[in-house]
Formats: sequence, structure tokens, C-alpha cells
Amino acid sequence: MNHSRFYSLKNKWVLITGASSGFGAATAQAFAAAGAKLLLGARRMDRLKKVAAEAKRAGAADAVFHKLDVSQTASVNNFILWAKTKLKSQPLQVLVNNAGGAHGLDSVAAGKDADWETMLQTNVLGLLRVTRAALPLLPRDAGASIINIGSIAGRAAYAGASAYCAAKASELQITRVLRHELFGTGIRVGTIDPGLAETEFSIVRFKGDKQKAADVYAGMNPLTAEDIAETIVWVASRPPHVNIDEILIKPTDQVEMGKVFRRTKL
Ligand code: NDP
Ligand code: 8X3
Repeated sequence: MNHSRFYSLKNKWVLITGASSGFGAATAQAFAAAGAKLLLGARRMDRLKKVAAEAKRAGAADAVFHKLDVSQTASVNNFILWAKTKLKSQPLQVLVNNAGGAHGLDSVAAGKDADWETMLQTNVLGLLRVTRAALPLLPRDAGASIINIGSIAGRAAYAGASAYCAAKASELQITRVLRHELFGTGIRVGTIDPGLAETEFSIVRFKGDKQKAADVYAGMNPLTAEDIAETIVWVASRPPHVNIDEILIKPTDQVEMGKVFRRTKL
């Protein structure tokens, strides 16, 4: 059988959660360069507005945005209702479940309920909620993709990350479950699991402490948001018979969770 080696994303609808910064914002620009149409969600509307405007300049066939809090079922359902009005019966070709992050780096003994709850609400329940609501919009046997953003933290443990590691291990398992549940529909499902990447991730984790955040990447070359964005677009643009199940992507300077090569001493 002859297959095209490339799946065009031109004029296809792509929904990205957590599109206001980091991987999500860069992914919007990468899909824009491929000529896609973008549905962007996050809580910070001012940021989304800028991302959408930049995406249009970068070649997006359309770029629209709406408030989304993945930790609230009502917000997710509202967002998908809004998305339907934009799709106007056209299919949603790519769903990128990216919203999430880490909050705090406390041991279990010192863990805070609010941090644990936020991590599980966003990285786990948010992913489930958005996927449940968006599934009816994805076409069968037409090269559609669900791409979830996991983490090296879902595959390896480190002190202070109990709830985050648990959340990203859940994301990995949910991805695998979805692959089973959608088997036979032609809908592709995969996870991209990055190691250290310099975005707003550590600023959020350390609750705005920019010095602590910068120290995470001191003396090493971390991944960039663009590295992950390009990988996401590559996954979505494989021919429809190809499912990229799992990608673990790390900086060259990071061989495993705690083993990072630094050119300067902290
Ligand atoms: P950023 O902090 O830059 O981006 C996080 C994004 O998630 C923001 O757009 C934020 O938008 C959104 N978000 C957070 N909470 C919610 C919510 N309740 N509802 C809707 N959107 C939300 O970090 P990254 O880009 O690095 O993180 C993106 C994903 O990648 C996360 O899932 C993270 O766990 C994962 N990851 C990050 C790595 C890294 O080293 N940077 C490595 C591996 C995985 P807003 O605040 O406007 O709502
Ligand atoms: C983010 C990567 O190593 O900070 O998921 O947990 S790490």
C-alpha cells in the first residue's frame, strides 16, 4: 500500500490547552507555521490574545482563544461548547493536552494540600475532562491525534515531587488506556515526555521565585519550548497509519532525572 509520507495540517483545527506560555504558546506558533487553525485555551486571557495574534502573523489560517480552567468541569465544558461554535461542524484534527505543571517541591512529610490538589486537578483530572469533552469532535479514520504532555517525572522519581510524579505517571497511564479505548477508531494517541525545559514551569513551581527557578537550569543547556513544539507538530504530521505512542525527550546535558551535566558550579 502506498502511503503519503506526511500528513498536512494546513487548514486543520488544532486545540491546545495551556496555550498562554511555555510549550503551549510555542506549539501554537509551530502549528501556525504549518497553516493550521488554532483553538487556544488557558486562564490568562491577555497572554492568549498575544499568542493568537502572533500565530496569525506566523501563518495560522485562524487563531481564536477562550478562557479555560482545566481544574473546573464547568469551565472545560463551556470551552468545548465555544470550540464547537468555531468549528462549525468541521472536525477537530489535533488535541494537545498540555495544561499543567508542578507546585512546590516539598517532601510528603511537609506537603501542602493546596499544591497536591492543584497538581492532580490540572495534570490528571484536567486531561481527563478535556479529552472526554473533546472526543466527539475528533473524526474517525481521518488522521486525528490526541497528544498528551507527560514528563520524565512520570517515569522516574525524585524527592519533593510526590504529587507531580504521581500526576505525570497517571498521564502516562491515561494515554495508554486511551490508546486501548480508541483502538479501531483511527484516532491516534501518544505522549511526549520532556526532561528539563526552561519555560515558566519552575517559576510556577517555586511560586514566583525567579532565582530558584533559574538555578534549576544553571550551567546546563535545557530543552526549549520550541524543541517540544516541533516534536508535537512532527507527531501530528505523521501519515495516519503511524501512531507515535511515547517519546521521552531530554536535554543532551540530562542523562537521567538527577544526573545533569553543569558547566558551572552552583
Ligand atoms: P508553563 O508554566 O510555561 O505553562 C503551563 C501552561 O499551563 C500555561 O499556559 C498555563 O496557563 C497552563 N495552565 C496551568 N494550569 C491551568 C489550568 N488550571 N487551566 C488551564 N490552563 C492551565 O510550563 P510548561 O510550558 O513547561 O508546561 C506545560 C506542560 O509541560 C505541563 O503539563 C508541564 O507539567 C509539562 N512539562 C514541563 C516540563 C518543563 O521542564 N518545563 C518538562 C516536562 C513536562 P494559565 O496559567 O494562563 O492558565
Ligand atoms: C518537568 C521536568 O524534571 O522538573 O516535568 O520534573 S522535572
